[in-house]
Amino acid sequence: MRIDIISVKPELLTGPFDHSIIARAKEKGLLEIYVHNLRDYGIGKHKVIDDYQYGGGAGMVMMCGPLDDIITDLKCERKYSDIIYLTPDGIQYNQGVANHLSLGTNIMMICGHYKGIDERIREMHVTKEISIGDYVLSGGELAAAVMADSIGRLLPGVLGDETSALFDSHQDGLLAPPVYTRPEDFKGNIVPSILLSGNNKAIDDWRNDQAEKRTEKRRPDMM
Ligand code: 6GU
Repeated sequence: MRIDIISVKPELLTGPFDHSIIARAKEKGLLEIYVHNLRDYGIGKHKVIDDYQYGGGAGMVMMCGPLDDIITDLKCERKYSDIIYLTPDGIQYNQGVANHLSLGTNIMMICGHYKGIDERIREMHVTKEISIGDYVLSGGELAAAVMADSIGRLLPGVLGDETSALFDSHQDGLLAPPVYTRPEDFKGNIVPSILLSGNNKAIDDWRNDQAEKRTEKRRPDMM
């Protein structure tokens, strides 16, 4: 999979993809992530990319020209399964959307800033508008990092059996059960004895039961 991210603050995206699982996915050639600086497509000597909004009101709007130019350039080079605009007024991101997007080959993400992008770019180019939650970020970059990470780890071959995404919270519609490692007794707090029993069937049943209890308690909306 290839992910192209369009940003006015590309510095925000230099770190997140160079560590851990996503870095390994890139090394294995399973994932490519390119961050493009919209400023390179800015207008005039000052590389302007935003302007006042029609109708008045505080805050600038990202202009059509630079965005249309960079999106068109990228579209000329390959076909995109989705062109996503990251915005707090988009549909809510979740594991189901991540699963769906992970089946694509090329994805473009546009990070919003200021008051957002001119509505005509949304109408002309954008296929999905996504928010990562009901709160406001200063820009779409951190949301793009969240999405690229959650999509990247789902690509075939990225996770090994032992870390399989199938057992993650949300993947089977439940939160994950509690986990423990050594020591067996930590400051008087002991590991549930069933996990030491060696009875795999009983352990599976216990984990499933714990996952259901936890989900019921914390996320009744998921039940
Ligand atoms: Cl995708 N962008 C911004 N700016 N804020 C957000 C968001 C996205 N999702 C939740 N809050």
